[in-house]
Amino acid sequence: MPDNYFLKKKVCLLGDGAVGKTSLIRKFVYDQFSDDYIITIGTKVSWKELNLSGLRGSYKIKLMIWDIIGQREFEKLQHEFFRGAHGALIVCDLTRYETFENLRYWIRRLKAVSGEVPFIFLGNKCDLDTQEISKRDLETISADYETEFMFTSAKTGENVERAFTLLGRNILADHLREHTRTHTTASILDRIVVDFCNTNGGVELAMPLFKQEFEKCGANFANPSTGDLENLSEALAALTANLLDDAHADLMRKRYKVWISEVQ
Ligand SMILES: Nc1nc2c(ncn2[C@@H]2O[C@H](COP(=O)(O)OP(=O)(O)OP(=O)(O)O)[C@@H](O)[C@H]2O)c(=O)[nH]1
Ligand SMILES: [Mg+2]
Repeated sequence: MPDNYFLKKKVCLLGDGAVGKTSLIRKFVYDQFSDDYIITIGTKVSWKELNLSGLRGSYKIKLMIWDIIGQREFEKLQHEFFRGAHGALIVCDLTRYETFENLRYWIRRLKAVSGEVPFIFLGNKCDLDTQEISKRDLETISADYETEFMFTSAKTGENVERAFTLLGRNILADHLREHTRTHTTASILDRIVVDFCNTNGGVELAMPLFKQEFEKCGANFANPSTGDLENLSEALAALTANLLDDAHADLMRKRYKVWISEVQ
């Protein structure tokens, strides 16, 4: 894979209300903190680039960071928000034990929508004196889920950058594992279908459009040729330019070109 290989990945922050999700994002993206609590209304998306170096070169990862209200009543909104996530930070407030007990609830919710994606636990507000959650508690839950944890403070900035970077690394590792597997034209087609639908408003909306374009190409669905995939990729990108814009279409073209080149 080339140096500076560019990836775009969706990351979610999960956890109860007021644990510090919005504050962690603000610290990481804008290096700002405020003691005021403003409940997150709906969702907000922020962007930040990470430069990661790996054994096989350097990678730029653009994290699309989704913030959402933590109150459980907003289950449907949260469901939409977890869709297509590549990784998550699952946050508790070290000064409130119930936010630790609820971590398992958030993992269940994430897994139900996004499947097996990397996640890390954060014990936030480590700058405060009254701590109800111990290192032992976080060690235990991390061992149960075979993942890692960190103590963070959105106020002092402690471990904030490290937490997002660690998650970025785990997402990159996941991506590289997926991309070093043997790929057939059918498995690339599988990836293209899902990606096209995610880009264009979801399966319900986009699948009929995909079918239309696929039928025009006249290819065999179970065993397309690489030429078929190239034609299809161009047709889907042109359609995306109409439905969304040229920027989305260009990125799609680039993505599919890389994927098709991986067919063995
Ligand atoms: N001392 C301290 N306060 C923090 C920290 N992180 C967040 N806070 C405070 O905790 C309160 C809640 O923080 P938010 O970031 O809004 O919490 P949230 O998880 O986004 O809450 P919802 O949007 O309701 O889900 C705010 O008053 C923050 O200033 C921290 O690391 N240390
Ligand atoms: Mg918030």
